[in-house]
Amino acid sequence: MNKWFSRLSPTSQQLEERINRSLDRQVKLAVTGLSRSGKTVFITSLVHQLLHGLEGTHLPFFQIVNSGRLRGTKVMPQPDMHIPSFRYDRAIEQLCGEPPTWPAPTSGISEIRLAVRYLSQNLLLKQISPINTLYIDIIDYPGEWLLDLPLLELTYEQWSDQIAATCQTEPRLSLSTAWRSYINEIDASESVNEATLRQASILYTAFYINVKLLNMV
Ligand SMILES: Nc1nc2c(ncn2[C@@H]2O[C@H](COP(=O)(O)OP(=O)(O)O)[C@@H](O)[C@H]2O)c(=O)[nH]1
Ligand SMILES: [Mg+2]
Repeated sequence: MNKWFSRLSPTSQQLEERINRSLDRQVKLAVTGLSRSGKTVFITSLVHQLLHGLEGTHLPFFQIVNSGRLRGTKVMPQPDMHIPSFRYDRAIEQLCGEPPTWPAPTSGISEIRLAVRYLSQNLLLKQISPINTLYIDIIDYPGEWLLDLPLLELTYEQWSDQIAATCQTEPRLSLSTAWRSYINEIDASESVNEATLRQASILYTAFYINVKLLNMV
């Protein structure tokens, strides 16, 4: 009977653990911007400041730090295992190297989870659980993917028509010459040839990069 009873009713330690878990907070922070806009450097710097929050006063606007309630921060296994990890270790090694270098460019999405342990300020919560954990999931999100979001509303045919229409006028007319003349030569009734498709894709990518470069100047 006692055995059953103990399985059904949590011990005070289990109860405390459950309360603690329910009091924990979680924040997801997506950092986005086009390639080379500084996402990796910014995230590395933010993670570094949070990990070393106890050593200095570099985060004056972070209440937990400036009120002296921070108890420590550490990197934890991330919750979304299908997303590659943000390599803070690699980036900081490069930034702090001799000589220092900028982190190697990255192109895909990545994520890092930090657990920030802090003293509760709320008088009631302080009695139940003096130390809480704030989980911060920081996601390095390529801005180029956001630019593609309007595609969700288009079929492939509609998107192709739009691209073809934009290539009727300059500067895209000239920039797309190589790509357009290549695909005009492809016989669509023939069976699919991977090499032909790859070449079309390479030419389209080159055209697209040139359009982007032109928009930057
Ligand atoms: N001066 C300066 N340059 C930066 C800073 N952050 C990024 N950069 C430059 O911008 C480049 C791209 O930064 P990165 O974080 O890799 O961009 P991402 O592609 O958005 O991840 C770096 O290699 C640096 O040359 C910064 O805080 N100061
Ligand atoms: Mg990057």
